[in-house]
Parts: sequence; structure tokens; C-alpha cells
Amino acid sequence: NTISIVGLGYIGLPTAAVFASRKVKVIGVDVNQRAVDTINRGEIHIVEPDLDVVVRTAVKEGYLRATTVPEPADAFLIAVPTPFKGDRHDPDLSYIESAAKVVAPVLKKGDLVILESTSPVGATEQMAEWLAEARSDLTFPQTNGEESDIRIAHCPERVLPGQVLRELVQNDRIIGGMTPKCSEAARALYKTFVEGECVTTNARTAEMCKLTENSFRDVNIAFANELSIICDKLDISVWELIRLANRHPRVNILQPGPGVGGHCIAVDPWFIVSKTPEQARLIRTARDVNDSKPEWVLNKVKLAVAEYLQANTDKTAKDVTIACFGLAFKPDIDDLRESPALNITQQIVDIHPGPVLAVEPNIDELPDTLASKLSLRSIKAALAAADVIVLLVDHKPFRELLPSELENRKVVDTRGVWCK
Ligand code: SAJ
Repeated sequence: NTISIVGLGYIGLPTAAVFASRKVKVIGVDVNQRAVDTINRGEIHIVEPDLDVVVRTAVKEGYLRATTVPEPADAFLIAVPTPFKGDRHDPDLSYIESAAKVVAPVLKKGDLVILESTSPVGATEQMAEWLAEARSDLTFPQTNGEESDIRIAHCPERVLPGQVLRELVQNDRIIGGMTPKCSEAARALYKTFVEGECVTTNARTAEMCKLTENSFRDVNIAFANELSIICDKLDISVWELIRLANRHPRVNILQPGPGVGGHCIAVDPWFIVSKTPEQARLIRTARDVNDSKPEWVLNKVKLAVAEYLQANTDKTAKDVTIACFGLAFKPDIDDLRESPALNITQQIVDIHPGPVLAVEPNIDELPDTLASKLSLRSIKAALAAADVIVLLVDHKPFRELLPSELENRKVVDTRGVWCK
């Protein structure tokens, strides 16, 4: 059996590598020639612990090969991005559409096509339609049910960045076939490497299940973020409050922060909202609460600068050095994409007339857009220079700092690392 994985990004490449590590022949397909060349050299173009070793071995042993042009295979896994577009945050299915159009010509009777990309409800049916339009010589589940030539399923990924290789194997998997036979075919495929349970359902439920998981997390983080704003008004430590409330056996509040980042939790709830705007009231409000948190933090930083100036009347804003601790979207990773910490730092750079420093122990260089406006410093150098410290990510080295090292600085701690 040969498997083709279309889209070799954060999900597609680890999935390809894990199949290949089980001695399954994998053809990886991506539109990005540089990514394809990198993989064929046995290297990787994304950051994920241990992935480099697995890819190197898979390529060396001949189980994994990448190309920009799809080739025939027995199963196709589509793992392309599904961003949103416009003010209404409507899902953009154009990557799925292109993937379907390039895969269609190489399909043959008996093949299985799986959509792994996080998708709005109905996307799998839509993908099946795009495939059917391109191949009138084959039959598809939406018209031919169990008798169709091609089997189609939605099997959303649910792995945590930073833990992808472990979670791919260990997590339970939701398998949503367009028919029961489609589910069975997909389940047999995933069983090659999934040690968790492969639970079958229909495609629409599988789509909604993935969106629900990430919306659940978003709503819960929004609750924590709203509490932090309420507690600030009422002069209560939100960190202590949550610790205390969580001693109740049925309460488990998440942690407030500077906002919600990453490529999933801040996006997926919109796929529910855009389909059912009248009904998805809480889910929409949670998005708004989390999206407005960076602005609230920015105001806290302005206030800290004002307080510093009140206590140091010989100085002006130009003399105040602000150090931003952490740029990544969550702790102990180097991923800066969709990061509220990065967004806040950029806004501070734009409004503050004095020096702004950044500390990000997980990267060696700043992105080009920031490099001219901001200096990357070590923890020690930033502590020595800073008048105002803004803690944005609870990276391990920051958690290990002693309170005495922060003395005489104004601190805005968005993660409760130092101000407990
Ligand atoms: N965050 C908080 N407070 C918390 C927890 C998280 O502010 O208590 C913030 C983080 O700092 C980060 C954001 O939320 O900015 C998202 O981080 P995360 O660790 O919650 O999730 P992701 O985006 O890395 O991965 C999520 C996971 N989904 C769930 O846990 C339900 C993962 O399992 C999914 O596979 C992934 O989204 C995805 O690809 O959809």
C-alpha cells in the first residue's frame, strides 16, 4: 500500500514521517518546492521536537519521498491549511479545493481520500463534490453510497504542537466516514500507527467534534481572561483566586494570559460562528474576549510607564526602557506565528518613544519585520537595562527568576509567573 499526504506542514509532515516509520511507502506532496527539496534531503522546514530524526531515517530508508506533483497511491490524506477570510471570518476552503483538483486525476477505483484539515461542517461533502466534478468516470459516496468507487472520510488531527509525534500515536482518533464502509477503510489505515482508540462517526459529526474541542478551550480561556480583568478592577489576585477556586472538586479554571495565539484555537471557533451566527453567541463572545486581551495588556503597560515617570520626575518617556519577556505564542516553544506576545511587543515598539528590548530564549534571531526596531537580549542584559518589564510568556527560564532580580522595576505580569 502506498499513501500520499498532500500538504507537508505542521500536521502533514509528522503524519507522513510516522506512517513511513511503520514501513509504509509514503509520497508527500506540497506546492512549496523548497519544502519538497528540504524533505528529500532528509531535513525538515518546520520546528517540532524529534521530527528531524524520524524524517531523516524515513527518507534514508526509502519510505518517504516528496514531490510537487501528485502520483497514484491507495490512500490520500489532505492536510492543507484552512484559514479564514474577511470580517465575518468565513472559512477559506481554497486550499482544500486545489488539493482535490490535483489529486482527482490520479485517483483510481478503490482509493481512499481523507480530509485531515480542520474544516467547517460540510467541508468533506464539498471536497467529495469537487472530486466528483473532476472525475465523472468514477463514483463517489454522496451519490453511490456504499457502492462508490472512492471512499471518503474526515479524520481531524488533534495533536499539540511540541508534542506532535507522541500525540499522533497515543491520542484517540475520531474517524468520520461519509458512509460506514468509508469509516472502516479509514480506521484500518490509521490503525497502522495509532495506539489510541479510533472511534467512528459520520463526517459532519467529526468536523464539528474538532471545532468543538478547540472552542471548548477558547471559551474556558476566555473565562480565565475575563476573571483576570474583573479581579484587576476589584483589587484581587486572579492567580490566587483561581488556585483557591480550583480546590473545588468540580471546578477547573484555566490560566489567564495576554490573549490566545496559535493557528487553531483562535481560528476554529469562527468556523462554528460563521455557519450559525445566531446560535453561537457564547462562542463568539469568547473569541471577542480573548481577542481584546492584548489591548488591555497594552493599557497596563502604558499605566506602568506613567507610574514609573511619576516616581522618577527627572525622566521622560524617552528615558524609559521596556523589556518584553517572551514572544512565542505559548511557553517553551519557538513558534511566533499568531502570537499575542509578539503582537503586544510590536504595538509597544510602535507607541513607546524609548528603547524596547525583547527576551526570547527559544530563538536566535528576530523576524525581519522587527529586527530594525527591537533588540533581542539575554535575560541578564534585559534585567540590567529595564525600567518596565512585561512578562508575556511563561517560558521555563523566566519562571526560574528570583523576585529579588526584579526589584525596583515596574512589572506587568500577564501570566502570573512573578506576581502570584
Ligand atoms: N492559553 C492560555 N491559557 C491556558 C491555556 C492556553 O492563555 O490556560 C493560550 C496559550 O498561551 C496559547 C493558546 O492559548 O496562546 C493556545 O494554546 P494551547 O496550548 O491551548 O493549544 P494549541 O493551539 O497549541 O493546540 C490546540 C490543541 N487543542 C486543544 O487542546 C483542545 C491541540 O490538541 C489541537 O490539535 C490544536 O489546537 C489544533 O491543531 O487544532
